[in-house]
Amino acid sequence: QAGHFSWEKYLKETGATAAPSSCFKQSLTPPVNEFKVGMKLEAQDPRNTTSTCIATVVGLTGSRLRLRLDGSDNKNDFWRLVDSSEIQPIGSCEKSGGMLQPPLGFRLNASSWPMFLLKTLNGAEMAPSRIFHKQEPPSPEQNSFQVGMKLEAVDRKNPHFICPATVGALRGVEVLVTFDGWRGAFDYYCRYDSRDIFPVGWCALTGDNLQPPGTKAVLPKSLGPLTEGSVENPAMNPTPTVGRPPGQRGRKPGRRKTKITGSWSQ
Ligand code: MLZ
Repeated sequence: QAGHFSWEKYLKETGATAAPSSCFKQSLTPPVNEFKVGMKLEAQDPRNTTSTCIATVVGLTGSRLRLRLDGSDNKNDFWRLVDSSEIQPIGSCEKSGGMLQPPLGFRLNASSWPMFLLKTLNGAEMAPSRIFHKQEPPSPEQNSFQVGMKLEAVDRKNPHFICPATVGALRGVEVLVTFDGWRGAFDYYCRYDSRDIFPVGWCALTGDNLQPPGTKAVLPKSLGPLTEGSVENPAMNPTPTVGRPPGQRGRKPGRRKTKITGSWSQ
């Protein structure tokens, strides 16, 4: 149920503090989103970052755009803030002496790229330069996050979601983003100046739909053995070496307690 989560109540209940906005590479007032679905622009291919491609806005949420690379499929959409340095008006690449590239996984023969490009741009609605933001906000000088601080973060496995999160650890310029109420399957390390993390209250300002925390309890580390067999990170659960002879290790077929799906969804 969206819209029922209150940071104010939640911070009181958890006795936690919000990471100050000075920790983030985000503007204090979220950038205005004047894009429209259907507009085309240039974007870096997220799977091949040296390529500049043509992308179409296929969705909008808050200060973010849902983008699809022209010539790609609909399984590789990605989200960018409107003030991201990874998007620019059509024509920018050529102006700087570059060449537009087909996306990784271009669905046609590479030799048909020039004609494809011509056709995809013909009569296209190009996002006007005035709705792009001149530059990204500056990076904070240093990683000033502290363990336990709350924030809002993109769930990278479900990147349309922004969720309540807690700083779980620090590692030099990196921050461990842990998702509240989920047992670790969605956690990730990112740089302190990542564009995927936002101060508490960000979604309320942009109109994004902040997901409520999950409902899965996180077992304290001291109960170590009890967490064995948990499914959130199978890589960390060694196959038991006792109980059944080698060659028959692992779970007995047909008696799975937890459905294991292709993705990490829970
Ligand atoms: N697999 C879940 C989404 C989980 C989102 C978790 N975000 C931290 C579902 O499909 O509901």
